Amino acid sequence: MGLEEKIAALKAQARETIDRHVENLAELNDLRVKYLGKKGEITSLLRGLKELNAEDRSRIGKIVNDAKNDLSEFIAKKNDELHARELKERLESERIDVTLPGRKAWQGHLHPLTLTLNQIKKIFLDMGFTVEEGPEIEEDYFNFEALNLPKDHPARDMQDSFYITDEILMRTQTSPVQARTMQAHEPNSPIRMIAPGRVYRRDDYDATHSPMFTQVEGLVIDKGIRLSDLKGTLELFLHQIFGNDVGVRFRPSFFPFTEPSAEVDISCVMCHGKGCRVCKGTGWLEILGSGMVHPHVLEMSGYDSTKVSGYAFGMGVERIAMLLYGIDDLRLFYDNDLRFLRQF
Ligand code: 2NL
Repeated sequence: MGLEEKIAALKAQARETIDRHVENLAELNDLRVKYLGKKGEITSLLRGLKELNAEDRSRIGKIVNDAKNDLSEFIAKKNDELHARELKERLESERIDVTLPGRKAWQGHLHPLTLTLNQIKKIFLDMGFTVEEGPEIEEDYFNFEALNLPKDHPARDMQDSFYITDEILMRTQTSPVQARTMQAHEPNSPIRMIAPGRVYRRDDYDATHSPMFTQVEGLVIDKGIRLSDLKGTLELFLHQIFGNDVGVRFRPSFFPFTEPSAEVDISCVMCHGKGCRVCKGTGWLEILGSGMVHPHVLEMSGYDSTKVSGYAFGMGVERIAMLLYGIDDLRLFYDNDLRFLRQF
């Protein structure tokens, strides 16, 4: 077989193989390499040209070149075809059903303690109270002294504290905000405020204790404020937050910053007063501490106790949230377990 026939046969065989047997782009590429690659069959024919005499070289050279161009074109066309086919197949197999319901983006929400605090704030704001804030790192003077708790007072032991220096500590109550507010006011000018926020006490961490918790304290000062104002306001607050059918009772108690002082109970929200595990069989739950502001506390912050009087109260927000939502472990508020938080 002469060289020209060999070239023609090679070209025909290549076309036929490509036409009949190539299924995908990878196989096509293998064949391209086989014929047109560096060590391909057509390429080696072109290399062999230098063995020929000048006349043959020019004639055969043209034939090989034509074969090469023809095959390149053929492969390019096949390449386009396969591309189009593979694209079509992918579009078929990866078809998306746009009528399927979408996946909802998960949206966060307020923490149960914030929800409870917001409810408490709303009730007092509606009664004309202001909401005041102050520092969590506090001076011993505002946290204790201004509240009738001098340095060696035994009641300080009930609030074992985190001291930073001898004079600076993490506040153990939000009352320092009230003392600061009184001192920022013109002496004897009326005050009707609540002070919500975090407070810190050295304590164990278990189902009912935490070294950090949230408190709301309230303070009302004006001419002629009486115990009946305290009773009426706190009763109204408790009825709004726990419902109008909840029972409220006041029990005498002691706080160094109020005189007289009263503990406020509500009838047990779990058993409605019958007696259960939550109320330890008593039918009542302790919910607030309160009292008439001690004259000495008024005087220390520049108020004249013969001209004005006031009442104050304090409550733990965790305890209220636990009763509102039926939660039996305080730690759930701080663990940040989404299985818990997503329920609110
Ligand atoms: C409780 C009891 C209470 C106060 C807080 C207060 C503040 C000033 C003056 C007088 Cl500036 N009193 N606060 C009064 C009575 C009770 O809290 O059980 N808290 C969780």
